[in-house]
Formats: sequence, structure tokens, C-alpha cells
Amino acid sequence: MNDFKCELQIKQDKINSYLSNIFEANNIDSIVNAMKYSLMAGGKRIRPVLAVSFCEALGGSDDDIIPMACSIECIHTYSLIHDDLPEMDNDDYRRGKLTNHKVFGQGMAVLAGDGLLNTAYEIMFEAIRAHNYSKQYVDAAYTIAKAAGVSGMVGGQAIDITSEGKKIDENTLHEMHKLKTGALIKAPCIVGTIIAGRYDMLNAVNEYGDNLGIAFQIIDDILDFTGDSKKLGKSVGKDKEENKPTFVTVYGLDKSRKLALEYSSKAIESIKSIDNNEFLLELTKTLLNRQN
Ligand code: GRG
Repeated sequence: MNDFKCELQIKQDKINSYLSNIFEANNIDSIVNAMKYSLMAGGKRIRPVLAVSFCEALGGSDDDIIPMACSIECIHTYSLIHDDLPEMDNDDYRRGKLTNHKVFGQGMAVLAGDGLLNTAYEIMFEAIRAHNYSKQYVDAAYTIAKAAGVSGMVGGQAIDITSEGKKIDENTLHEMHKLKTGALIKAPCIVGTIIAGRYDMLNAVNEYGDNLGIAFQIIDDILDFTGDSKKLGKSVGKDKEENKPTFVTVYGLDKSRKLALEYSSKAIESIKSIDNNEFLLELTKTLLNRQN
């Protein structure tokens, strides 16, 4: 394993270790089992890894950021569970396993998502209290709440649902993904920066997050078109099946690949001024070339 892979694994292990311990012994088994099933199903942990990486690159420590970082993973996992429901994207597989509602039923899957969303807020408030109500932790929690809500991920999903079967223009496509996927990719970058106390870097990190978010979604669309369902751990060809406008349907495959490279390069450019940026640069390149 090279240095980058080794460091990535260390970060993922710390995140997984925190996540596997968030449920209290006296919690109700039926709902906790459904929440754990999806949370511990083997996600890449990109969002918490981004939070930890920005925090460390800007002088913070991983202990300071892990809870906030993991709260974002809880929100992300809730969104996947709800997104997979029949009335949303109607998927049978996620993270290489049957989707939550296929195993636990739709009612419990809705609750598992709700449970994870609320767990995220419990973790955030605990972190705020543990740090004596510091401005940094309040700012970080606000950033996450805003990114997850109607002016972020949920808003983007609403545009997505209302666009199904329609031809949308390029601006709407970009806006939809900036919110639906981009907001929860950018938030951890901002949160890591805030917890490190580097408010002076927020403009650069905002730009990084916006560009990485779009690049990430373009790759997601390309993988849905060309990817291998075994490697992806979810069904492929869903966008086409559901007649969804994507970067591939709007721009075609070649132009989408070029765009992903362009956005990823812009992201890299915007964090060149961070001294200790080697891991972040490698992570950005890895996300561009990912196969799952
Ligand atoms: C409130 C009922 C209700 C539903 C909300 C908000 C929402 C549904 C869905 C969010 C939209 C969504 C799921 C966007 C997809 C983002 C995306 C590219 C997910 C894949 O992320 P990865 O590749 O996955 O990081 P892993 O499994 O590795 O974590």
C-alpha cells in the first residue's frame, strides 16, 4: 500500500470505529438494526474523510473533527436510504447489499433514515456542548444543517424529482447537482476548515467544494452509464431507465469526461495555496478516477 492509500485507510478506520459506537446499549433493537445495516454497509466515507483531511491540512487534529465528520456520514446514509425507496429512485441494491427497505420494509426504512438524520443532530449538539458552545462548532453545525436542508441536498432532490422525464437546460442541471450532491460534498470541506480555525481559507475551500461536488456527480453519472454494478455495489443504468436528465444525457460521454477533469482541475487549483495539501490533492485525483 502506498502512503496515500495507507493514510486513507487510517482515516476510514477511525471514522468506522466512531460510527460503529454511536448507538447506545438501551436503544430499541428494531430501528437500530435497520440504521446500522446501512450505516455500516461499507460506504467510501468520502464526506467525513474530506472533513478530517481539511482539518488536518489546516492545522487541526482528527480528534477535534471526527464527531462532526461522522454526523455528515449519518446524513448522507439517511439520504441514500430514502433515495432508494420505491417512491424515490426505487433501487434494490446499495453499497453491495439489498437496500434498506428491501430488508426491513418501507416503513422501517423511512424511520431508519429519520433516525440517522436525528442522530446526526445529536452528535453535532454533543460536539458543541463538549467544546463549551464554541463559535467554531456552532458554525460547523450550521454549515451541515444548511447543506442538508432545503437550500442544499433536499432542495436539489426536489428539483430532481420534478425534472424526471423532462428535458432540462444546462443551468438547471448544474444547479440541481450543486445542491443535491455538491452541498454535502462541500460542507465537510468547510467544516474541516472551520474546526481548524482557518476562516481565512473559506473562499478557497468554498471554490474547491463547489468544483469537487460537480466533478463527483459527473463521475457518478458516467459510472451509472458505463460502470460495473458489482464494483459499484448498486444497479447501473437507472438514470436511463427512469428517464432522468444527467450530465451524460445532456453532454454525452466524452464531453462529460472532459468536464469532470476540468472541474477536478479547478478544485485542485483552488487549494494549491494550502501548504500541507499532498493528501488532499491525491484524494481529489482518486475521486476523479474512481470506479465505484
Ligand atoms: C426526505 C424522503 C426524503 C428523501 C430525501 C435528500 C434525498 C432524499 C436524497 C439525496 C440525493 C442523493 C442520494 C444524491 C446522491 C449523491 C451521491 C452521488 C451518492 C453516492 O455517494 P458515494 O459515492 O456513496 O459517496 P457511498 O456509498 O460510498 O457513501
